[in-house]
Amino acid sequence: MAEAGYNTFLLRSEDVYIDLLTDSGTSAMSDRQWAGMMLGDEAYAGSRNFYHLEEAARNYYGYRYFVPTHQGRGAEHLLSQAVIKPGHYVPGNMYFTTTRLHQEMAGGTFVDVIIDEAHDPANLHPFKGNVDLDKLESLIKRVGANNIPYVSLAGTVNMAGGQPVSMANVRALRELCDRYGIRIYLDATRMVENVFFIQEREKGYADKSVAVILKEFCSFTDGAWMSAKKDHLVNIGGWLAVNDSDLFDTLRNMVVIYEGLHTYGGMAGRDMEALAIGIAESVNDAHVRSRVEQVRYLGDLLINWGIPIVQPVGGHAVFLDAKRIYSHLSQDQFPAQTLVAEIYLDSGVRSMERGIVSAGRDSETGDHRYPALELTRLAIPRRVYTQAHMDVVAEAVKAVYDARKQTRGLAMVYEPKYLRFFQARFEPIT
Ligand code: P61
Repeated sequence: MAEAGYNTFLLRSEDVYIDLLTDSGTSAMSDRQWAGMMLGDEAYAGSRNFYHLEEAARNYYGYRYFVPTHQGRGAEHLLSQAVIKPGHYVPGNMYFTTTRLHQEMAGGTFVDVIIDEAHDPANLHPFKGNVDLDKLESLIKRVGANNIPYVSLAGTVNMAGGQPVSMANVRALRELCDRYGIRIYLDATRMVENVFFIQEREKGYADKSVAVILKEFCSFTDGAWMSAKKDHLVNIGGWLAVNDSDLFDTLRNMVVIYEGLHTYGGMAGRDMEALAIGIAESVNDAHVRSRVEQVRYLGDLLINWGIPIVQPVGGHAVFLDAKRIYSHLSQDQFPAQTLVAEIYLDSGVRSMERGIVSAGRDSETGDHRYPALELTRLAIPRRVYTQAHMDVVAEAVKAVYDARKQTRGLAMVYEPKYLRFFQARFEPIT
């Protein structure tokens, strides 16, 4: 830990026992996906794998036009540069690190319009990812619809603890946006997991398949971007899809500058084939259920031991409430980063900070942003670990929790300018 500056992003993976840093690019590909890797058509232009991928995305998400990118942030970059102008406001259901940075770099200001319940780890609202339509409408009235290029809507909101958006909310959001002529673009990265919660919790959806619900949800939006490294079960890949043909022309032109030709966008042909197959596998109802329920299994172990976590348990990860666990530390002693380090030291389990370090600095004042949520994320890769691994993780968290009173915080000794959590270094406060 000392060598890695108390930052788990700076560890070598061979020094990790159970790796819950992220569920991004770390899931296990199926036999079919690996077979697909053997069918790579590596032509520079017009690879057959591209057409297969385009068809899969269109089939399951329903958008008209498709642009491949190397991963999610490549898509965020293109969309932000294409539609955000300096002075614009971009409302969204909680920030995501890369998403907000791209919006800011294009000259926009992100405005959080998620419901208040999302900022309270103990609140049991079943759809804590929902947009607060009153907050959104007052922003529209304050800055004018012309200054809002789109609403940035995310499925299973990552920074809120993997919390879903309901179908009723996206439907009402569509109505509101239609009244003001505002577009909605969806971060579909973990939308399949969001759909599972709709199927489980929302009236009228219990008998509908994940695939059917997914398409209905997307129909209320104007386009989506995707980090395919999550739901889609591949190690690398992403895409962007929209319904507007003029915007598509712009994006397809931009992709050749930043990513690669419009029929590969930074992916190899074999990657596109594995991705096309992964899209179809991702909407399998039994797969989604077992994935989300494995996460819940870990969460329930911790809840039963009285360890404070974000509830309800989210789709891709269990989030420990570091603010409550280390209530004797102030937020600028980095409680969640401290918890990450302690868990690794106890057991070799790797997790990730999602609190003040991740939130970064206010681009105007230069001060730390102090988010209400100070969380440590245990993200579960798909189709990789067993329940026995979850038991080991739970015991590690319990050991660290039991020693919480003796734990001191950290000081940041190196801070990069952008997305500081990836490369920052810390030292223990003595
Ligand atoms: C993750 F610590 N997520 O959760 P890319 N949207 C959403 C994501 O979750 C996401 C991207 C867009 C990661 C990797 C990661 O602060 C961090 O394919 C909802 O990673 O470019 C990525 O997609 C970006 C970890 C990203 C972070 C940013 O582990």
